[in-house]
Amino acid sequence: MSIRQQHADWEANTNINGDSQFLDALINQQAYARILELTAQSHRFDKLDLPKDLRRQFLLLQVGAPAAPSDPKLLAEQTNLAAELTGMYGKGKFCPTTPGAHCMGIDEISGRMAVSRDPAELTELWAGWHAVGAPMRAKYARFIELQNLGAKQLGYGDTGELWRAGYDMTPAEFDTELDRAWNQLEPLYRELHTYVRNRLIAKYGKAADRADGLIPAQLLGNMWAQEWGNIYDIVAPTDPKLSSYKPVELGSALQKQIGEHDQAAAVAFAPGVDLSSDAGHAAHLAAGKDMVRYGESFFVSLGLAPLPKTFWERSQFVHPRDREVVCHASAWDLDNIEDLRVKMCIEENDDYFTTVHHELGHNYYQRAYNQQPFLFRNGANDGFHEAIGDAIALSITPKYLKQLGLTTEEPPAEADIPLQLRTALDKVAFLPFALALDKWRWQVFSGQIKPGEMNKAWWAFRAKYQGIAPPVERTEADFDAGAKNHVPTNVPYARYFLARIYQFQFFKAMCDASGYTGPLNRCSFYGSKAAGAKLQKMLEAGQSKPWQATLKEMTGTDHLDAGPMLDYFAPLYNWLKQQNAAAK
Ligand code: X8Z
Ligand code: ZN
Repeated sequence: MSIRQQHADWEANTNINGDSQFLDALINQQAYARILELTAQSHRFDKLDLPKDLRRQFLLLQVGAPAAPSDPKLLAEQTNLAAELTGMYGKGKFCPTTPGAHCMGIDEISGRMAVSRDPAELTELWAGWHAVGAPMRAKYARFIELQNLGAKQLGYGDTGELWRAGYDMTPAEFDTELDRAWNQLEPLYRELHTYVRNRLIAKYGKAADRADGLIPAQLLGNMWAQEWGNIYDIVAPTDPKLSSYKPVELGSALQKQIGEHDQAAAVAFAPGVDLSSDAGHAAHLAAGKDMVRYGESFFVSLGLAPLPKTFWERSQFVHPRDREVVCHASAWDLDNIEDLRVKMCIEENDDYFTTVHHELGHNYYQRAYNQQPFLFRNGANDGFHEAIGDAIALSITPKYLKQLGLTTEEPPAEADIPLQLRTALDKVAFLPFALALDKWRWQVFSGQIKPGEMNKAWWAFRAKYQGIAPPVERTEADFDAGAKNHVPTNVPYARYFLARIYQFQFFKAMCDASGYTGPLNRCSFYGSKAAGAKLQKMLEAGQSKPWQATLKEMTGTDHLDAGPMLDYFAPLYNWLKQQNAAAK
């Protein structure tokens, strides 16, 4: 992306208003028009025998072209719609009708869904938030239409095909690859689903027990039922031999440690403090920065350089008090060199601790490839970009948390099953969500799903892949996909499916490099310069070669491979099968 686009996008995301949206749409319109021109011109060289690097840069220019019509009026309409949909999501709120209740944004609602165990409240939160989608419906349908016009001009059947063309293989091959990986992992997911469903029925009774075997989506601790780790307490093993493991209460441990080490931040955790006061907000910000320091210190322990001073000055760490922002976490490199930033609304809890590592993975990647030619300044593919920080975060083991002083105990080897279960709730449960989202979107793009059946199809995919159902009746007046950030903001999602698998491949490679030989789920390569050197080498390559070559150098394998993930969870898989057989 060009530098001016990044600045305009940054402004529209961190200060949502009519003016920032107007300027963002305008700049994107100008940039797209220019890229489309250059892309069209580049085809003059298609038949020419070019040096390999140059040939690849032309290819990346062409598959990276925006799906946008070249007609200036239509292009303007599209970029305006894009800015508007992003703004609608960012400003989205649920205002409960209960007297005295205040309006809540998605981050506050998510915090409550993580801890509430009251099915009626969960349903209310779920339905309240999903209402943000409905007004997007018609706008989204038009947005799809316009993008498809652009994709066709570029020579693709539809925009989904263009999205799937960016993987150094044909779109059809890419489809097959995803299905192959899912086939490898689906048996594990099915056991997890059955086990969790049984435990939810034990906890909630009828509220969880649907005759069709689907799990009600509001009961899984997450608005989109995409990661289930927040309900670990409900599904934890009851066998006394296994209950020696209690997950670290990371939120309170972090608050305690930050409060003890940082006077400026301590105020944020004082009882009754008003975070909207000057002192409260300053402390909240200081605590947010401290959260990010944990992530940075992991990368530094591997031998990578600390983040630049400007990162700490220019990032948005917590929700500003005076304006609307898109809270959904993202990582930025505004000058494509060293102006790195994150945009987050950090709270001191488990989920954000992981997200901090995820985002910094993006920033470290961006900085590492900044010596490459412009068109190579990208992840080997987008799944790589999403997997770096997650591969690091897999090293957040109890042993690592003990090293940091965030827990005092390291659970014994018998606790492997509970540990793996806690991880699987986030990692394995996510796979069919990611797949369902883009399989749905690809069919919306291709026209297989008509505008009048978008919601019905959304739930058909969610039932088929995730095995979940909405808590209340849905109709075509609803647009539930719009309640998930990446749909209105138009970010492709297959990347996260890839990343969930690649991260175990990377993790294993870095564990091996660090000299670790024990069970994979207990490995932490914190402090390993050898693991860091390996990582840095992959990051520096950016998109300069086909990802298969980059992956091969890193892991010895040249394809998406569920093997390391399956190895990681093998003991859990057996245990789940036993539990489910016994429950029959
Ligand atoms: O969107 C994200 C990151 C930013 S790229 C916070 N993730 C996906 C999501 O939240 O849906 C990370 C995991 C999946
Ligand atoms: Zn990401």
